Amino acid sequence: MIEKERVLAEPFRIKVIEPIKLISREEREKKIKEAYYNVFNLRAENIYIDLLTDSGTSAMSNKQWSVMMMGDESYAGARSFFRFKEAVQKILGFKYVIPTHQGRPAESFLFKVLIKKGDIVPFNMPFDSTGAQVKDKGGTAIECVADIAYDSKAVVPFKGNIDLNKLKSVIDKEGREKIPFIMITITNNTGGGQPVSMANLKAVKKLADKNHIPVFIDAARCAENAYFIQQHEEGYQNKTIAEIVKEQFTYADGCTMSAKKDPLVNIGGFIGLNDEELYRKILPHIVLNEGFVTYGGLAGRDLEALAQGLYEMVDDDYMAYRVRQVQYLGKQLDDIGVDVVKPVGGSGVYVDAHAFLPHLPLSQFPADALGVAIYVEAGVRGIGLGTLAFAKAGKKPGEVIYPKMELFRLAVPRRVYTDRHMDVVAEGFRQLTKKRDKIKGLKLTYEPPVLRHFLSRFKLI
Ligand code: P61
Repeated sequence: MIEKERVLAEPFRIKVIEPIKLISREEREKKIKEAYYNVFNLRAENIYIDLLTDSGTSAMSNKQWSVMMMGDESYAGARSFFRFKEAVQKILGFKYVIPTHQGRPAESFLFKVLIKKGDIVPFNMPFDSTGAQVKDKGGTAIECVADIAYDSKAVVPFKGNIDLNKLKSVIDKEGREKIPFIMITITNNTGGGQPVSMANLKAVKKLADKNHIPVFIDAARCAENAYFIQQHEEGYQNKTIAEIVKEQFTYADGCTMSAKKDPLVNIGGFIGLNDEELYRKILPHIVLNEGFVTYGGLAGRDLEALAQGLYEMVDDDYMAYRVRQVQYLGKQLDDIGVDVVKPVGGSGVYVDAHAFLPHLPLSQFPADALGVAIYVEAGVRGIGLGTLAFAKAGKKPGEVIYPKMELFRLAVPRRVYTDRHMDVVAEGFRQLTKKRDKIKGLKLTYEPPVLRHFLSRFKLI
């Protein structure tokens, strides 16, 4: 039996530090105004605790730094590629491996080969950039997550699961010819970092096989997902994260990976496949866009760090510490009375911004307004995952279809901050709670045509 409470403290010591500084409230007010009230426009040096994302923000280990010196920078056939490929084969189990410089190009090349105009791609929930890649190739991503995912208060495990009835009715309605593949995001980032159970992965694959539709996993947080399976799914308590990670991928035909998350690197990604024909179709796109097929836009040293990171992400002690720290922050916010998505997921704490700021209509972007407020209050940066990131234009002129949840995410970078930093974040929310009714909404003054939250500008209402 793997003990749930076995790891209490960080399973590492810190030997390199990077100074951070809290600038004054007056300066923070000035900086956010100069950033047009969009936290993406802030200079990172003006942030005290940066929880914008867990993507590419991990601290690398002594082993990762040391193998980087072994990087083989040959243009083709570098030794580092083969080390990386072997790690993917051992940890995830895919036969064919294509490196890319992050998750988005991995998705882009796979989708380019598979999606035709007018196609439908069922997901549990796509992350915004993944949904945008589907749209870019002429397809439409459809959410098939179980309805419980939209109830932020429901404390049930595996709220990232696909509702098989929803999936079946999409297949029946659209016909399998229009569905090039099904994709499952583990964990479900859009829905609060919620895991998907092994039973669900298995059942989706069975239904997909029956209909001759391939299944791909968006694997960015596959090791955190495995931790939840180990803790909460019957029959997995005695299995290691490594065993569970590998089993997950036996229910998929392939995966796309943003290695900037669980695999503990600052840059990198890949596609994992078992089908040689599909692999061969994708390769020319790599040559056209990322360089040669044995480096995919990465340096040899990046591939070395990634190979090592893949072995480290499945370490049981590390993963228990990792999720426990996220839960530590979640519990503190919950204790203060801040509504957070429950149960707290793997990669961050997701605050229900609409519940926190009930006086702000969705048209005033409560999640992003909360982002401005917590930056000014505590120098903390998070990210809005609500109306700004996910709203869609309706069929009628001026009609807006709002997402079902208005979340503000505090993503915890891996191995970067201590619990004391989490205390400071919680204290910021404690202070903000007292004056939440004074927090102002936002009005867009500029928006770009795609993925607007990255580049939008606002004024305070
Ligand atoms: C994040 F504000 N996620 O969570 P790439 N799949 C999944 C992701 O979470 C993901 C990618 C694919 C980010 C970065 C990010 O609007 C945003 O390596 C489940 O970032 O290309 C990325 O992987 C894409 C932040 C992405 C955003 C889009 O913070």
